[in-house]
Amino acid sequence: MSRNDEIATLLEEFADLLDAKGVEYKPRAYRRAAENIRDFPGAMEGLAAEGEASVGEIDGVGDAISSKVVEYFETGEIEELTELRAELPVEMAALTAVEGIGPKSVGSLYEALGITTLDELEAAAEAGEIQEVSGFGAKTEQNILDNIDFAREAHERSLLGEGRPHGDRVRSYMAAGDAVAECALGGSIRRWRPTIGDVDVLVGSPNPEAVVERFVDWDGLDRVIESGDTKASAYADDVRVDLRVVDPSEFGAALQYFTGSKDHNVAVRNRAIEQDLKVNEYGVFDVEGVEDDDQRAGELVASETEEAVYDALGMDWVPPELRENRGEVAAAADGSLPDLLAEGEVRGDIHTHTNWSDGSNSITEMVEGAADFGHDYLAVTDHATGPGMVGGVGVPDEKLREQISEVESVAADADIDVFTGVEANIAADGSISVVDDLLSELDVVVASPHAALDGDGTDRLVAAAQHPDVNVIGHPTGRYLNRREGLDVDVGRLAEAAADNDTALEINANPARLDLGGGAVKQAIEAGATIAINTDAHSPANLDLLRYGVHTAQRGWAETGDVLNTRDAEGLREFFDA
Ligand code: DGT
Ligand code: CA
Ligand code: CA
Ligand code: ZN
Repeated sequence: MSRNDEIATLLEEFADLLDAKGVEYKPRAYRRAAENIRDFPGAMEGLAAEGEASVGEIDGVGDAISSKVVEYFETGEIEELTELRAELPVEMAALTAVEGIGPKSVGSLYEALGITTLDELEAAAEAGEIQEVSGFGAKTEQNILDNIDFAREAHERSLLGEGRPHGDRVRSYMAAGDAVAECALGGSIRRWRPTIGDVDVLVGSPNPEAVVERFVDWDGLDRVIESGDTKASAYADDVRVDLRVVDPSEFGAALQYFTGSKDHNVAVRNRAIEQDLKVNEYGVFDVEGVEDDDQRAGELVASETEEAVYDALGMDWVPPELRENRGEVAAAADGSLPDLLAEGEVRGDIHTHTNWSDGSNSITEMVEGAADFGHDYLAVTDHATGPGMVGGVGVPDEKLREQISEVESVAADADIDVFTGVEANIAADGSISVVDDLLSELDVVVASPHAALDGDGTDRLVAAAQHPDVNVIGHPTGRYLNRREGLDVDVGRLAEAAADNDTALEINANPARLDLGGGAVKQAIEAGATIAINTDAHSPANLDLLRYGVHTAQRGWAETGDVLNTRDAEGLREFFDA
């Protein structure tokens, strides 16, 4: 976190606590100031050193706030904030992670029931105490009970999309260290799980102290939590980073162990036992007739590389994305692992937005961006009007007709193929929000749910998949990771309907969604569906989110032939026209 972010975060905390106390207007001023400070391109620390008048030149920062900023940089503390925290000792971030609970509710619940933590909130809801508090009812209480587990987990886990850039940076930084023989990411981030508890970094080195020292000195870290002889933990932004150092001779075994998942490792270990072998973080050992239960007891069979570890167990090397105990252990043992889709095989994006709806760029800029990215084609699929499109975001039908000719004229001069399209809304009853004759004019119709994202969505999505003009079901469940679970979907039934009607099911590669997720993708492919991997880009820069979609497809065991947009433009047209 930069020091600007640091002070902005404190001002936001101040605003939350004022809100919780029922103070009016002021919280808004603090939030606005926090936002402007966060966006301020210079260093707040320098400004604070010049005095309150200089800090006050930032938009929205008045006397009261600038004096707190100066106080913080001078003393390391904002006294009023410390007092507020003592008055309201609540775990604000954890409690407000529950959908429908804001800082004001936190304040009321503290006042009435003394609630400070999620556990206390849950106990009070279970005891029926919440509905007795003024301003809360039985419905809110039930809502708390329904959402608390989700909030608990969401509060503790980071999005893969937040963690991955830190992971990539820490790996290249560590790999450049003199003492570092090998460096890899492990754990859930190596498996590309949509959310991660932490970024696991594994280093093989004969000199662990030097490696730990290099790690804790890294300027990409904000705070070191602990460091020992062979381990350290730290935070980069709000993402936890765990370092472990092992001897290079045991690197492969350690990497296999610390990549997980736990369920995969249990299945691997059971397979080893059947062969009188033992596998752990130090290696694969032949333990026939060995009584000693020391971890390294027995005859060492493999440990230096992961390939050797799997090979010693009679298995093919298992790509990390597959290590979720979904049948990969048996498949690796009988040589039937899938021939996974690779990064670089996706040839274009068929769900993108421009400034005709809520995108930031023109059609031309998006097409040029796609060409620069290396795509062979791009489909322009701006939002139609309909449920979930608030604030005039959606393009009305008559305007869409205009856009078709605009896209066609850009296409005429473009270096890549450009498809006309729309992202239509799927209403709660499964109907599509654009008139049929317009739908049939477009090259590609993506249909997605944007509103009423509760309960079972299978019938609704099946109806959309059966619509003769719909080509892709976009972000099928409508989930937002850590924020909203989205629709429940019987993926097998949806996938069969999709396959019967030549409709593809999307993996939305936006790291806030990753929808469908890996498990659902595997089911969908098994039921015969075709998958489309799209970024839902709202700017050219978003096009490179594609890799999150590709690794999600790999988590779903996707092979090249399962993915629609590995086909060339002609192949795509055939699918759309089928
Ligand atoms: P996360 O961080 O919650 O997203 O999930 P992971 O899978 O990265 O888990 P983490 O960071 O606690 O540990 C990394 C890997 O180490 C994990 O995937 C498997 C392995 N591991 C850790 N603790 C255990 C354990 O108690 N038993 C087994 N079998 N494996 C473990
Ligand atoms: Ca982890
Ligand atoms: Ca860990
Ligand atoms: Zn979209």
